[in-house]
Amino acid sequence: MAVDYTTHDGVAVITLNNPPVNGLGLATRAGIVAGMERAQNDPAITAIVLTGAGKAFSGGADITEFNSPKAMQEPTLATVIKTVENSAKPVVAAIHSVAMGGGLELALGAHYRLAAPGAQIALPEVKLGILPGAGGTQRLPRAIGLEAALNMIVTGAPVLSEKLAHHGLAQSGLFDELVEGDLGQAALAFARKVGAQQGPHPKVRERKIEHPNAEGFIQFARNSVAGLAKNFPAPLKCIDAVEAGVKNGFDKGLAFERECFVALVQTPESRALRHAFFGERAASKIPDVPADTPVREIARVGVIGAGTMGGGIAMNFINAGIPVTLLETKQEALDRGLATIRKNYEANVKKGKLKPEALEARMALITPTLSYDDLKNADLIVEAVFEELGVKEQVFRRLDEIARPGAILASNTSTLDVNRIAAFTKRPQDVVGMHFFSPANVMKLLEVVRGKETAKDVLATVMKLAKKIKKTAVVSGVCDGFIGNRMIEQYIRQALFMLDEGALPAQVDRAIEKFGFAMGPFRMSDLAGNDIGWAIRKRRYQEYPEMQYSKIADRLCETGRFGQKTGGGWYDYKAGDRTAYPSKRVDEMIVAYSKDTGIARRKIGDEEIVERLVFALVNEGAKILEEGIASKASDIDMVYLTGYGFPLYRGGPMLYADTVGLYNVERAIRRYAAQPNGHAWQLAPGIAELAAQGRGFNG
Ligand code: 3H9
Repeated sequence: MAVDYTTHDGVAVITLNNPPVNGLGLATRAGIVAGMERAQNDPAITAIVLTGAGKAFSGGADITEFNSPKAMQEPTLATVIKTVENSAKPVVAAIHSVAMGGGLELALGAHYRLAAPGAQIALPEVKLGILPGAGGTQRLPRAIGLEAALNMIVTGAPVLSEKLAHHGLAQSGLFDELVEGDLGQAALAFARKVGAQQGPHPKVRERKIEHPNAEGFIQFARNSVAGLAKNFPAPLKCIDAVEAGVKNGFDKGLAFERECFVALVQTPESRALRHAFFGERAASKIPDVPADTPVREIARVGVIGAGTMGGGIAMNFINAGIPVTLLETKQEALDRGLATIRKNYEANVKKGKLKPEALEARMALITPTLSYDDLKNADLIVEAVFEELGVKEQVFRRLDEIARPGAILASNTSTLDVNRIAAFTKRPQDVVGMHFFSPANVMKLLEVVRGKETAKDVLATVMKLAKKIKKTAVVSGVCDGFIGNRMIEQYIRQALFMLDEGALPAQVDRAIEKFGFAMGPFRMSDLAGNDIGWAIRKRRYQEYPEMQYSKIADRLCETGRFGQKTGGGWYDYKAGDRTAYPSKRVDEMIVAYSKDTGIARRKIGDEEIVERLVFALVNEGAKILEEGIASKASDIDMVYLTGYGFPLYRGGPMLYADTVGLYNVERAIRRYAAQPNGHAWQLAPGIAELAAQGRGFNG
């Protein structure tokens, strides 16, 4: 049963009971209407309490139902709210924990609202690329005022119930009472009281929106969201809908809101945002590791290496209140690492993101050491030393000697074989990869690399810990580069081939940045350091002699142009200025390279640039799926959205491929495979198979 109905001395209690968050799916909606009817028809009932069981009042409309006929089926949420609002017997919403989206809209349809403190109140629809579609844009401004409501609607940010309860007069606030004690009992008592009063009972829709200069404020809001709304249609539609209600009254506003909702639900941007919402949650689920797998306790962490990476990794744990023992081989390196961490925190204090006293508290959680013995009590040890197997071997053999039994031993390697690293110990089941992305204290992505012997409880522990340190963790199997870097290598290969064939760095970057990437491959490479890719390529040439690469990047590196740090790379840079200026010298070098290698340069269009770069990701992603390196397409998308600057409004490479249609992706890849340099394209069989079935990676 999605809804429970009970009676208590003249009060009917309708309890949403649809775990996990009382989503307002069809069964729940029908249950509420049935409960309302039952209460109306029972002469013994004088008032109705509407509440939620478990961990929410309601998390809103059931997002899984969107784009399915169920979403439109009666009773729709609008019908449910109308039923509540038009009830002759007063309805009291008793809100606790979470009232979001349609959940809050439902509560706004009630005549009275009580809330427990600490409840998260939000209209977060905008984060899903839509707008509140069941009266939220009309009722919330009438409940809490235009400015506060517009702010909540456009940002989607949750506000604590106690903040809203004290908003102005009780009559103009959202809640009639804030209940410190037993919410259920308080709601019953309140319902009895109002049940005894003569109607009609107050309706939010009948309140007026009072504002001295509504038009001016709405224009101000429009200007403020312009940047935010660049690639997303929803924020401006939110403002339009609120404005429609202000100008034309409740009913017209409501009709306009509905129109906008229906249109927005179908946009690719909304699909992308919903995909990311579920993708984030799906990533934490590993097919063969049950949700109830016991986890190991992680009370103390060791980090080996206090360089940029190790320091950033340590900060993650400290920020979550977990003490860290930070190990280095030399005192000066340790001092330098600690100073960098302190500097990072000081920058946060300056920006007002951290209280000064919190800085010292965080620094106090670090125990610096030069001795491995100090790691013997750590529950998890993350190694962030030089990326070379021999160096990792030394570290893991040493860890095997000193770490306590059951401690998790993690490597932050970005390319090396985690199985070989595990084999340096007598406890390969406790070894796992934790691939953080730089800067590790900022980037959301964590690739959790599962070795062939990694124990299930180790994985479950690391995934839970990732949540605690606010990372989006995605499990990857062992392969060269794991999910993210293995795919980016094909993308960069294509970028370089295009230079040989006729493009220049600035054109490639411009095209892909217009597509929505935060930074094109050449600007990115200049930022990271071209020498890093050079070192990897040198290794590749030996490991995969049959694979063909453009050597133009090597030629660039041979001139010492490693990027921003050397004042020049693919672009020229001026001292103290990160702007990338196209380099005549480099462009000439590229043209000369084409000539030397006998390639006739041609004009390459932006569409080809985008397709070759993005489909290179998609093609490799499809292989990663086939090999079981990633367990689902959305995992790959989460890697790209959180670690590689793929535009969120396109939902990641795999969802983008679905949007384009795999049939079209396949045709494009076959076309590029027939060009010079086409040998780099080995069409993933999975793409052809899914295309033939008219399916996509996501169904
Ligand atoms: C809306 O209301 C439209 C209306 O205006 C108009 C309609 C006409 N639906 O986050 P968690 C699942 S749009 C379906 O890990 P937490 C979630 O997938 C909606 N499922 O828990 C997960 O499933 P699983 C506006 C939902 O405690 C499980 O619940 N509302 C929904 O950290 C636990 O989620 C929102 O945008 C949903 N609405 O946080 C609220 N919500 O266990 C979005 C959650 O299988 N939700 N699930 O992986 C949230 O922000 C958080 O989930 C919430 C709980 C704060 C509620």
